[in-house]
Amino acid sequence: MTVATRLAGFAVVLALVFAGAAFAGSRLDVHPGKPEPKSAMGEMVAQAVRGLAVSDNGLTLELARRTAPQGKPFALAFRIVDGNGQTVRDFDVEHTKRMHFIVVRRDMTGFQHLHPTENPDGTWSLPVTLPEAGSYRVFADFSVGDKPYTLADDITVDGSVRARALPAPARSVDVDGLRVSLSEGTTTAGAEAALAFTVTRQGRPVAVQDYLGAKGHLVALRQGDLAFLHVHPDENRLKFMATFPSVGRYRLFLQFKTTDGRLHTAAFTQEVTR
Ligand SMILES: [Cu+2]
Repeated sequence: MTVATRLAGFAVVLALVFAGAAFAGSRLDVHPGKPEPKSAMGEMVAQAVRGLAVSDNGLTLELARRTAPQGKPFALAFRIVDGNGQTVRDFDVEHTKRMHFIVVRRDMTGFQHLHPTENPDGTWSLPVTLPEAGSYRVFADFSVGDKPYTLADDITVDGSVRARALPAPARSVDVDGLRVSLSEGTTTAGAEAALAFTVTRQGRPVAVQDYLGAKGHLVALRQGDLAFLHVHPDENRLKFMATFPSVGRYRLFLQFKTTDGRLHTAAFTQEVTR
């Protein structure tokens, strides 16, 4: 290849990049009209991890912005687009919601589980406050045509970052005056594990009410790449089934509601062995 043809090729690539950027820039505009056809993907593919990519199986997460101010509420907006750039609108209800949105800093602090509002144009929006500087992983967790998706991207908050080390594994965590204990939970890589939790206050059991159609909600993230594990809740107790794909440390974010209506989040570090 001569220098001239290489340069020409480079120019074509640049033109494509710019065209793509201009296209992407216009894609958050209003898209009126018909709902998308149902996804043809009927097969259920067992996926141990999700949340590593902005695009998966034909669907893409498009954030309106990837930077945020520190400590001030800002409007986070996004949409899910298909391979033709069309806004996806036909989401399934999962855990009582059509869209779940998880925000966590890369060091797995600052966890937030949010439910954005669906706008008439198919975009989703929500007010978010990121109290500390750093790089945050955001996950859009949803299902289309009975196929689960977790698409992820990063949002950066400028400023000096004070990253924190992952806490050591522990069987009990104190939160909001409650003690949350992991009563079952032997985890080996590649095998399905049961994670059961109990909640007590001063040694006495505390009742929990339903939250998102089950006794609790659990998000499990892998240290390093923040891979998002799919977790099946038990409707009747604080118990979950999860398959940890590899050895290493994971952070478990357990959320539950006490009968006074307060939502609590207890985070555990889980060591997964061979
Ligand atoms: Cu949710």
